Amino acid sequence: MTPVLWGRKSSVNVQKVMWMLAEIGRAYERIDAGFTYGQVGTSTFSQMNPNRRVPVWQDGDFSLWESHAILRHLARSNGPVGYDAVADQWMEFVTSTLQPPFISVFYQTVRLPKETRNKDILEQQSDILNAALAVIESRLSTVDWLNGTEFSTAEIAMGPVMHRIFDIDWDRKDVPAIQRWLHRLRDRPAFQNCVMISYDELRGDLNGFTVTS
Ligand SMILES: N[C@@H](CCC(=O)N[C@@H](CS)C(=O)NCC(=O)O)C(=O)O
Repeated sequence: MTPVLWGRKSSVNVQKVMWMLAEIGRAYERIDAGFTYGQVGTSTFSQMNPNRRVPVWQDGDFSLWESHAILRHLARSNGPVGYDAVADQWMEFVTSTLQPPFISVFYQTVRLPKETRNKDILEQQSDILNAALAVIESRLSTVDWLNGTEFSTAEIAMGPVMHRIFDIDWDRKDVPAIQRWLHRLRDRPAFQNCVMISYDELRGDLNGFTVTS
């Protein structure tokens, strides 16, 4: 049976899994879910993920949620993307330190309609996001890849988030080493196909604000 990836492709967390699957050449079917696509409220979905979030990876009777857990699972069973303790450390850093202020800045610049945005929150969260970028900048000033040796699951966890961090309009400090690293990711066809795609459906100014998370 063909495995199924549940989740809309405008989600950075779904994009991480789409990109991983493209890099390892694994065939799968994707079903739109979350945001205006629904599905996450059904009992079938909540049996797979009681947290009612995307992505969910369904392979026969086995299902798994949390994007980074899915990346680790796919890295263990398929070879071409590196995965080790240092990659793991940077994946945790994405979850704990990079992604939370990114989500706030993304809301204050893209997802909320202009009239409901809050300058103070944007400024405060931008400082926190710039501090997280400084940690990554220092790492990528000395190595080409986050785990120090090769393209790995750490790139896959961080790349889609970083693509948006550079795509949106906010007061980002200059981070040339990250920029060089991101250019290398943007040269990869799988990144272009899975990550460098439109997220216009999330723009509060174009579509109004739809509460998801
Ligand atoms: N830590 C989770 C976060 C999952 C998450 O919050 N997903 C968002 C999309 S990025 C979601 O499902 N939002 C609700 C929706 O789209 O309906 C992961 O990495 O998988």
